Amino acid sequence: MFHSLFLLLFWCPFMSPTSKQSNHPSAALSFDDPSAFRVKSFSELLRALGVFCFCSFPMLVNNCGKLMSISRTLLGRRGLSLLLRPTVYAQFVAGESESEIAQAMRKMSSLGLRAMLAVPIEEDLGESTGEQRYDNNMRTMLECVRISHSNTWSKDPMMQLKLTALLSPELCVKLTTLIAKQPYDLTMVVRAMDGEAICFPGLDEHERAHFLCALRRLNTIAEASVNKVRVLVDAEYTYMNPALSLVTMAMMKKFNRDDAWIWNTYQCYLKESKSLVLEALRLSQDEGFCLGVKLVRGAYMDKERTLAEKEGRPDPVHTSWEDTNESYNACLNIMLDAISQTPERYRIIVASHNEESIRLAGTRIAELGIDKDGGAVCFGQLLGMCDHVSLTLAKEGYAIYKSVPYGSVEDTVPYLVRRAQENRTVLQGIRKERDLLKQEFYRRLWRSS
Ligand SMILES: Cc1cc2nc3c(=O)[nH]c(=O)nc-3n(C[C@H](O)[C@H](O)[C@H](O)COP(=O)(O)OP(=O)(O)OC[C@H]3O[C@@H](n4cnc5c(N)ncnc54)[C@H](O)[C@@H]3O)c2cc1C
Ligand SMILES: *[C@@H]1O[C@H](CO)[C@@H](O)[C@H](O)[C@H]1NC(C)=O
Ligand SMILES: CC(=O)N[C@H]1CO[C@H](CO)[C@@H](O)[C@@H]1O
Repeated sequence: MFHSLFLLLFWCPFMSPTSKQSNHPSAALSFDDPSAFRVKSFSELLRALGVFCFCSFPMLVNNCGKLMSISRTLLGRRGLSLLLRPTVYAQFVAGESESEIAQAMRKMSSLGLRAMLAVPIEEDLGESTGEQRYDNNMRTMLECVRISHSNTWSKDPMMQLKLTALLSPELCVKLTTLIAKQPYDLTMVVRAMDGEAICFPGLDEHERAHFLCALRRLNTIAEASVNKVRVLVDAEYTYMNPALSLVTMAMMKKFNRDDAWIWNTYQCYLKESKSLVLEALRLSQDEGFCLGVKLVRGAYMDKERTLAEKEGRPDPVHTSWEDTNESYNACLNIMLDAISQTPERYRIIVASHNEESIRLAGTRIAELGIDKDGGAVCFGQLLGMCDHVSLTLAKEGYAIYKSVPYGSVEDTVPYLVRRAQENRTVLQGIRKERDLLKQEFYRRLWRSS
């Protein structure tokens, strides 16, 4: 057993360390310290190495979705679950029961990291389920609010929310086309959240009823979380994001009078990301609400591109990684400037694993004199990814959240597929993490022999 694990580790492609020797001053953030992994148990080290090793075979990763469905056919649901549970699932997902989640949160807290719970229930077109299912999802989200602030040690808790768990993707697409022609008034959406029977132009009777139900569900979640847990709404596909933003902005208008309890997400791989961020800033000033921004590069690149090509539209995603990088850093600077001027009105979470962007944020925070742990700026990474970056940030005194997804194996498969497919540079980051893991692994072998 051990023998084969060793073989696997040494057989890994890309053996050469990718981490360049750091040439930045010691005051700046350096992420090259394998001691970040001292806190991991031996089996955790092995599991992380195994999973990252798997992720460094492009052939496996690119066909990951297919492999999953083949395995499901061959092994059945239970078999697939048995295969994934101790490996990929254990690496990227906290678990299913409340005690598993609490254990993961406690462990994180002991390392100086904060947990941001995420329920990865989501729907895409053609997967729509009835009102009943959406109501069940709402109860799951309310549970998530409760768990997020149930522990006295969870400081300034946050959670993620996928709107397509509460609002049908078909309606999101319809709304997206409608508001492109004739934008809806935010006040009207807020009134609908308050229970008024608003008649939205362009929607038929059935769509209107569903929209009103969805808005009331969102209102319930927001009311349960305000003053307790910050709710970060996820960005999804471009063919529904405008609808998601409309609803999120209405929630902000209603609940963010004095502080940012509801946040929106901006995906910088989109060509329009910078103008979306500027527009959000303008809207928050005009409407007088506080703006919370989750800044990400974006997780749906392959599908966005395939779809645009199929429909003969221009690609909404930047042509190269370098352009996405420029866009990310530009949006980051815009937000940090706004924060340095009025720190009580704006908040940002730098949700990235990219060391360069994180270092840039650290430098700008210092230059602009923004309080490291004042609440206006924090960082975010995914559970199981780039722990060396997260632990370094925590050690340097920044507020750092790990996004902690939980749920059944079945519910988390799409999320797991996206994690494995995380492109190029993330994999380089992972390669570095893997090299650091290896160093720690060897250190322990030496010590024990
Ligand atoms: C706390 C948290 C919350 C998140 N929430 C969301 C969310 O709501 N919605 C969402 O979509 N994602 C979300 N993500 C996922 C996030 O988008 C991915 O983790 C992210 O894309 C990886 O980028 P990076 O900055 O960590 O890494 P990097 O390694 O710097 O960049 C990789 C990213 O660059 C982009 N990219 C890669 N190649 C190209 C190319 N050829 N051309 C153009 N762009 C390219 C892609 O976006 C790719 O994911 C979240 C992540 C975190 C940590
Ligand atoms: C990323 O963007 C920043 C500034 O926007 C730039 O300085 C840096 O060189 C870019 N990194 C890469 C690898 O292109
Ligand atoms: C795992 C991986 O690297 N997947 C894809 C990342 O993006 C490049 C092109 O941008 C593809 O060639 C890879 O297959």
